[in-house]
Amino acid sequence: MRGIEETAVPPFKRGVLTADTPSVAHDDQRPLVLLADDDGVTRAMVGAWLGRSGYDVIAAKDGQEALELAKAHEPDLLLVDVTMPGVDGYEVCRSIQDASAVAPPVIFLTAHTNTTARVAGLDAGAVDYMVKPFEEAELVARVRAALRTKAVRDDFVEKASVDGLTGLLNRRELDARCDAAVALALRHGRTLSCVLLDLDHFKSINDRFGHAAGDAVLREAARRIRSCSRASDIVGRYGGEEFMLLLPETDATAAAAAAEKLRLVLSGTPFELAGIELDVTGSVGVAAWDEPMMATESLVAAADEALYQAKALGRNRVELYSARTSPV
Ligand code: GH3
Ligand code: MG
Ligand code: MG
Repeated sequence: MRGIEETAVPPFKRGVLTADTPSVAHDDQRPLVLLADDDGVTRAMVGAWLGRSGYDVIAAKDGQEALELAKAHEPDLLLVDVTMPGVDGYEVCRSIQDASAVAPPVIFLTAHTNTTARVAGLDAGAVDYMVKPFEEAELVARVRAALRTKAVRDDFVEKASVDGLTGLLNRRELDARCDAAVALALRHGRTLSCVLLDLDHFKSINDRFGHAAGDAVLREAARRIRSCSRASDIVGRYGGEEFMLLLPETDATAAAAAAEKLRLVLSGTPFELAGIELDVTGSVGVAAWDEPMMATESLVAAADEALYQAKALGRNRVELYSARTSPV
């Protein structure tokens, strides 16, 4: 176990760090616990308990360091001493909760035995409270319990933002990401483009081969779309057979090129459906966010207008929104 006083933040995403294995990179399979206590003996003891129970541990000697390490390493759980110099445990807990809607659980460690202190801890957002001196088995069991609850929560959070059929972001999440992307582009004066892709004559695939086949086509289309987009692109299922991509730091010309790649990734190779080869195409509308005051809705509406043009001009093509020819 080591704190920031002995090392700068390690180059790997999450560092680890038990007394026995001071230089081993954190294994993403193992939960990472951030332990904050100004008492070195408690840090060493609890760190050793957690280490031999299969957890990776990073330790902080005060609240400020705990917040820095939490930001850098995204721990799965925090064990936080209430009384620390400077930023105390309550403040650490509140900052962690404020920083994210899905913050990691916090368990307080404290010498305070009175009810008021326990209530204050739980009201600050902690999930649990351990009074010193604690025993290894109970502390580890409480960590396990908090992580079980977190796993269930994380699963729900993921399901709430992902489309069940394709695994892409769902409409609700796309709307939220779209607002955030526009706000970011506005704040930093960066470019941003929106691409809408709608599969052509998709209804006839359902009609000819059945709904299950239609579903398989949607899954394969989603896989191809994801495969030819960048990690930083925001890719989702906008509706039935319509997909949306938000391309940060991408201007109209680059977005049109990306859209053409998307068109080709669908039409270039036939889809295989239970031994049948099926030609699938999509029409694509592209709009670049180019006006400081352009609202999220206008960006999507402009891409939709361009998509409508692509359909009207014969399908299986890309159209770039132009304010001069197609006022939204
Ligand atoms: P266009 O080229 O004009 O876009 O024609 P289209 O047939 O693709 O468009 P239309 O809007 O007429 O039909 C879309 C169809 O997509 C109708 C709907 O039943 C189907 N659909 C929507 N969601 C799903 C789904 O989750 N699974 C399946 N199999 N079909 C879906
Ligand atoms: Mg369609
Ligand atoms: Mg459609």
